[in-house]
Amino acid sequence: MCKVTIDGMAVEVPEGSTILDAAKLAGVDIPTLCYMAKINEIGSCRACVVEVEGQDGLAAACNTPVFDGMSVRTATPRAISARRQNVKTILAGHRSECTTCKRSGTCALQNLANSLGVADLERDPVFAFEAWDGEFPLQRDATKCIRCMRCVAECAKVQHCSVWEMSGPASYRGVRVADGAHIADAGCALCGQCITHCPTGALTARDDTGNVLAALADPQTITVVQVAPAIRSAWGEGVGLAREQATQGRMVAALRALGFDYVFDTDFGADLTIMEEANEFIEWVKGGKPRPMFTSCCPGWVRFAKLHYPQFAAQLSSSKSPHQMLGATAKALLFEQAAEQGKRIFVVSVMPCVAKKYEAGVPQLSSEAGQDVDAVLTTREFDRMLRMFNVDCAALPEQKFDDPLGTSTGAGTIFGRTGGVMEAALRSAAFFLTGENPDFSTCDTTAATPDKPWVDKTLEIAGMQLRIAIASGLENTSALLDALESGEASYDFVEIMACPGGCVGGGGQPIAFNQELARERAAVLNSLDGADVLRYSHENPDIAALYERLYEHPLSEKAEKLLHTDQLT
Ligand code: HC1
Ligand code: SF4
Repeated sequence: MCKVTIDGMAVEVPEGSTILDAAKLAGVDIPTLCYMAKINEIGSCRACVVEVEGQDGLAAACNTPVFDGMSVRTATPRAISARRQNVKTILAGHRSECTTCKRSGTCALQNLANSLGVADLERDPVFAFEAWDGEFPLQRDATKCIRCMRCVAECAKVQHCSVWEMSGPASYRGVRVADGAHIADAGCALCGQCITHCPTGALTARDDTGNVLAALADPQTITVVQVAPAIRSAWGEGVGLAREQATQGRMVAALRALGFDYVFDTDFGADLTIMEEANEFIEWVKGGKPRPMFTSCCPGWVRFAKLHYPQFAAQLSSSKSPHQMLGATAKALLFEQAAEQGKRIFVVSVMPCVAKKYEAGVPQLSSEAGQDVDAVLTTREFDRMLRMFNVDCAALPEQKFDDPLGTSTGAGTIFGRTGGVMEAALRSAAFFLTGENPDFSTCDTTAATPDKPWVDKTLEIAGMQLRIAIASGLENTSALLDALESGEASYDFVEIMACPGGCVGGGGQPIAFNQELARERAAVLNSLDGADVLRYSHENPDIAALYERLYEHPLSEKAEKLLHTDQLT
């Protein structure tokens, strides 16, 4: 242990700790910009410089280790002047268009420059422009990149994709797509984690609010919106609501306030996915197909598997993801009404995810009725639309989803956190096999560690020993896939979510720079599941009614046509 003094306060920290760690323990705030704990501790932005007693130069708090007896001053005039100068230097090469930037308000550079009172900027006259494919769901504006390397580290170390690199001649050195590739060919899973970890507006998701506004304004269009499980845990963050104010009922009212004709729940789609996927899993096991079967509702994971581990692609469940199932079903149910009125149907999904923008456009996920889903908005775009429409969210009444695609179960709700899909699927698979609702929880998903980055369990169901595993985050996923490949591990059913923590931590969620938030958001979903009178997808009365009206039974011919896809193989 080292005894350290921070601004006169004595703290004791383990050897190897940084000044920033010690300051946190002392309750002293030091600003940071490029820093991400354990992932990007490079000290390049120098926003965290402090004075160390007895040393001439200033030290970067984020990566300077403490020593016994060290005394640090974090807010001296010299340190603050240096921080101001360092931020000025960063701003000189940054296209500051704060009035129109999507990250205005959540930009770490803007906040830091403001709090340091930085003024009198000298602009660097040359900006690095690069061509970018405006259709790709991940968008980049190099003129806002501050070379903090957060995206490079996040993509390589947490998401195993290494899409970004620092390259170019000294005079023009910057972050670029690795090996000069087009972004569409760069192995990007579209998880969006580089976006949520970018401190500025250099990385964003494609803005689809214009298409949605056009559909809402068109009297010849029936507009349907559906909202993902994880949105109810986070939508209030971008419109200034406290967690207890941001209820599911208010979220429904907020969507109605935007003018959608029908407000449906992707949780219903999740229940439908469970009906199909649980039965698919039972057939998979009985048919002796190669194990494991992988869940496929996360399009970031599906892209990752196809791009980086194609040998496993044939083992992905053929069940479409919940929002695709719900889109296809809504179009089938509203088809006659639309035809009578001479209108078109436009389905919008509000998702915590960037890869869903890609998934909606995959040609194999369309039918005669067109794309299952016509547009995908992230949580951030949804919140932006609420601000655009000047919706007073705190004053909204509690409202219910529309029928018949609005009633869901707790099993559908927990899809939004890591482990939820597995748990929901096994709640129903066990019922289908035994005729009784099981009373088990699958795995404690918080138990993953750097040494064992996934969690697993063996469950006995109907006399069968089923080995299950759950991973979130693509670096963790690759460790699991490598273990499967080498034979070091073997499972029957595996759930993967591309984003750490699952959809609650999705790349389309509000920007927060707070790793703990995914857990807080997951707790919201768990409490909704716990409080729900319906906790098993097969007990959803509207699911039973839908099979009677449209799909007959799980895995029927009609269900195979609208609810499954072979696009994965
Ligand atoms: Fe998800 Fe899913 S849980 S993928 O994480 O299967 O995005 O929330 O909507 O479709 O239901 C996301 C969340 C979401 C789908 C469901
Ligand atoms: Fe990497 Fe994900 Fe960003 Fe793609 S979206 S570049 S995979 S972090």
